[in-house]
Amino acid sequence: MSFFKKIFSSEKKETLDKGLEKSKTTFFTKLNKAVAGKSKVDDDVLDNLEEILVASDVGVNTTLKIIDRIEERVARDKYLGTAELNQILREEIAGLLSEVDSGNATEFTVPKDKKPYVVMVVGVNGVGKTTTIGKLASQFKKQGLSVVLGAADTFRAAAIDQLQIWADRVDVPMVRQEFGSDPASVAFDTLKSGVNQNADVIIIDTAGRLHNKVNLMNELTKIKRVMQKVVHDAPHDVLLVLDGSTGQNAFEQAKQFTNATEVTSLAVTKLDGTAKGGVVIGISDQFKIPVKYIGVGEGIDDLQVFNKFEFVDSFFK
Ligand SMILES: Nc1nc2c(ncn2[C@@H]2O[C@H](COP(=O)(O)OP(=O)(O)O)[C@@H](O)[C@H]2O)c(=O)[nH]1
Ligand SMILES: [Mg+2]
Repeated sequence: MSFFKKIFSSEKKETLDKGLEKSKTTFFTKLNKAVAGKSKVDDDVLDNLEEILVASDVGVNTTLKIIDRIEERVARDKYLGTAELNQILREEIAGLLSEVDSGNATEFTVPKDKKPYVVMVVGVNGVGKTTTIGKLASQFKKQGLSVVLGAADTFRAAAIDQLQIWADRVDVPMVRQEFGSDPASVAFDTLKSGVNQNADVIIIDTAGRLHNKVNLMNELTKIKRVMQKVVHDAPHDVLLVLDGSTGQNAFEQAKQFTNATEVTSLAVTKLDGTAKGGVVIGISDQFKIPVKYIGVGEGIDDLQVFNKFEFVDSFFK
């Protein structure tokens, strides 16, 4: 129980609980079926549990680790009732994730010694990059930080306008050029402008086309190189956005992107309205890169700092 400190505002908890509802309902409906008529956690229950965890997109490797832990516990405790299974899952998964050295944050912050702090956002089309940038800008602004956005997804005209809508909504400046212009040039202008304005945070939207790894890599490398002409150690954070509702596909994208470019943190979006929320547990366990943020809705306040203990607490309850 010591894992679950009260670090959670009740408002945040409600949003998370609500966002995970579908994943939870699906998971527990299956779990209840699997233990129906059984009083004790035996091999059958464990087999079923394994299947359910895999079907919840926790991923095979992480599922096997969880099952191992529960088996050990069954061996140790001799008798484990199925009524305790929720509690045990919650403890064992929290225990497993506590071995991962990240996902401990509780609020939106940036290091004070990096000014401007430059975040480059990458990921394939439609995963929620622009939306996440809007939400993030809003959260940073609430912390009293000044934010400048850069519309370096110049590949589609609509992408620039969409970021503009968020910039207007949050009331932060945005740097843009024409549709089709060089993304690196937009990034350069944005950093110039941010430095001139003495901004605390700069967030750059990009078009993460993944048709071709070499192209993607070249494009992102060029953007980075050009940014470094203005801020020598930029970007400070390369945030890869993944669509949680695609389950295993999100895993695959994480693998491909991290092979193509240096990614320093992850955001997993669209956890609301999907039954695949377990993917966050697998991603946190399997990737050395921390999950920093989770998206639990389309609204401006539906982005949360990911905290693994809050997440597990909310899921297995
Ligand atoms: N339900 C839900 N929808 C989201 C979330 N994040 C983004 N979206 C939606 O996903 C769609 C694509 O988002 P967008 O930001 O345009 O993705 P981009 O192409 O990566 O920039 C939009 O309709 C967003 O409203 C989320 O956390 N939950
Ligand atoms: Mg976009």
